[in-house]
Amino acid sequence: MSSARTLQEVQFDGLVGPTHNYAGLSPGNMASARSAGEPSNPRLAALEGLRKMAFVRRLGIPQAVLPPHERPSLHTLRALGFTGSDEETLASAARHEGGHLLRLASSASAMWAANAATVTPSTDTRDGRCHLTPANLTTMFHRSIEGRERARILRAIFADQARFVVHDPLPGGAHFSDEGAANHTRLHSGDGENVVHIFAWGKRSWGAMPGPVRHPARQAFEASEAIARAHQLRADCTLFWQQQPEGIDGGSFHTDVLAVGSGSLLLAHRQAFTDPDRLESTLRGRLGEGFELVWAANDALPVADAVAAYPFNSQLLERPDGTFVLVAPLDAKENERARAFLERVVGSVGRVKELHFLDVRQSMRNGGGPACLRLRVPLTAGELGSLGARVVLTDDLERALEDWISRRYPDRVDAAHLGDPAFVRGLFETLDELTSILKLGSIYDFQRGP
Ligand code: SUG
Repeated sequence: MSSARTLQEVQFDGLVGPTHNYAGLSPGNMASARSAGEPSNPRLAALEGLRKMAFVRRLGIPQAVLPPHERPSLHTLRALGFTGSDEETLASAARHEGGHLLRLASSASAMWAANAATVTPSTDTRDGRCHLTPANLTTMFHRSIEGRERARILRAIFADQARFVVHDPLPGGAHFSDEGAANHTRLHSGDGENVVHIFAWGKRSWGAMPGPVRHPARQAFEASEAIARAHQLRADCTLFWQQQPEGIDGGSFHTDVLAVGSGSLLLAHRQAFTDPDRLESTLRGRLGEGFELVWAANDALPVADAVAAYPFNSQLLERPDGTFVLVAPLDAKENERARAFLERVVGSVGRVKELHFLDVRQSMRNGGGPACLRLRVPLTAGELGSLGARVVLTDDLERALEDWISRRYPDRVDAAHLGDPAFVRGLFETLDELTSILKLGSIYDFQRGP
């Protein structure tokens, strides 16, 4: 296997879409339930996200963007039997059951790019290409409609088929339910020679396993296995591990709520994975001396605090000089136990040199911290140079996006807006302008016609 040093990890953040709202659509995600019905501010949410991207880029780390999806999804509403012109389709969906289906079809949930796909870098695959599988997100209906559009968007960006394979989302509905990179962590030994892909899963579709009792497990073991197979990963690079059911019941609906890893460093809560001591010895055995693991125990950092303040949903970023930076949500600064954990990491792991807290509260209120907002894509310089759109952030692109958001985004969205045809026409014009800024071509249904 070639050295991991030939790769640079590019952060692909999801741009928050103009329908960002709090609809309480995700059972088991505490923040989503708590915020249901609160007013949202899409403009502020998108600017918070863009400021985070700009901050990361200024650390010397390559940063790119993924566009929002077309919402409300008229394609989904029509597939559910609403008919007629766009106006009629929206109006009848708005009238149906208090607008619930319209809210499901309008969520800006594509912003959480950690759920966009699972990515395997070209250094780790048998065919030497970088593989991406868009997540099917079948556990939550409002997210299950993302996969089809995501495949189209990823194919526009990772267009060079000699370098990239963008698979279809997995078939099979709940049997192969897949939530993308939020349950996947790639680690490597200090010298980069040994690589471990941890695929964490919460349920098995075939074969009984003790699972969570209060909240749904979202990632199926069978889905993780299928992705490793399709990505042509060698068996000695993979490690399938169960999420701790108590952690899921405590609000860790994705692994990245209680764990984050990068390079040869893993930070995790003791309730992130089953049998944490055996996980540690397995990783030490495979990654050797340089591997470091920092656990948080429940008495120092109860799961309830970790879920409320998201210290593990930080971005653990490697700078060009090999040192690490933690980019944490502001909420973790304000929670004494969460902050103490992050400060312990900086104090005890020599290569973690900086800790920054950023405000991404609009996203946090729906259960998405800094790490949820980004997909990590390790690329070689050649692969980075081959991307098929203008998605890598530069000063110019940053300015163009800030101007576009400030001019175009509403500062408030509620249920009445979503059924208003004039408002929706404005949203589509907003997205149409974005595809020109990002040179993406016609990725949206409304641009492609029937
Ligand atoms: O899938 N929230 C998302 C949050 C995803 C966070 N991502 C990671 N942990 N990687 C979810 O539960 C809430 C939408 C609403 O309730 O309006 C929502 O979809």
